[in-house]
Amino acid sequence: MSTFRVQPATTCAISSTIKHFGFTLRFPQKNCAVFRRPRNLSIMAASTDPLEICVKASVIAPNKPGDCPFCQRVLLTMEEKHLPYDMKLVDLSNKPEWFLKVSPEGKVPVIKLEEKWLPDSDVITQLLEEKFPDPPLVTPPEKASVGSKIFSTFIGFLKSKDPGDGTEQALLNELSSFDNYIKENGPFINGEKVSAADLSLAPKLYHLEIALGHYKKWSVPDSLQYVKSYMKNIFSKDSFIKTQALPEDVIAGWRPKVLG
Ligand SMILES: N[C@@H](CCC(=O)N[C@@H](CS)C(=O)NCC(=O)O)C(=O)O
Repeated sequence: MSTFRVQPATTCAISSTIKHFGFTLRFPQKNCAVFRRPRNLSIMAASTDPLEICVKASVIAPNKPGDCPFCQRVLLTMEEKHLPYDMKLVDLSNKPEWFLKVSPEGKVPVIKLEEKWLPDSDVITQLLEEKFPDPPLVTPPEKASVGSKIFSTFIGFLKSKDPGDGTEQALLNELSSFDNYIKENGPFINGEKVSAADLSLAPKLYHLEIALGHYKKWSVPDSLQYVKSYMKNIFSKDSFIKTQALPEDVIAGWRPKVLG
């Protein structure tokens, strides 16, 4: 297991630290490209202590998160909320005792919030939103399930050995309706700003692109231009680049399912 103390990508790496009212505020130095005033003192105070999070470790490179889209979703949420975190990389093929104590089901992500270790990216991202509401990442309920069938149809197609079994068409149908949706409502699911639904979907689309490219020599058709630009747009965000798995990890991670 390795542990990394991480400052969010949007905060300048070189920062000066001011101790104030018993907690620590970090301000970027003057020559920093991005200068931010603390948005809300109580939120800054609450976020001073890095959040402890266990994520899957890379099997390729030391010190890198591995190919878990649910872990990346939580990392992205913390990055977009500018929360510092301590990332504990867990070797899922050889789970250590301490990890099984904090995650009895042996699953990642798990996060420590108010002295309790909590599993499941749905639960974690919701709690992060409640505890750290600024900036808000809430997706309105009527939009929260946009694109939600893409991941399962991608897996169906990836695992399929019969080209005529309809799994490719099922994926294309989901991608087409997402394309139409983004055309009408984009560039993100909730319009101009990224929200929780994008942070859940984007890591899954990243897996789709890499795994289908590698195992099926398949890519999203050019006709689905809004899906393609959505992917390009979100994959180029600093928060995404900082938290993404290596393509080699994604390929290795899906291998057992493909060979299945
Ligand atoms: N519903 C969970 C799914 C988490 C999950 O399935 N994580 C996988 C890694 S991507 C895991 O920990 N698997 C246990 C293992 O591989 O032993 C969530 O959203 O957090």
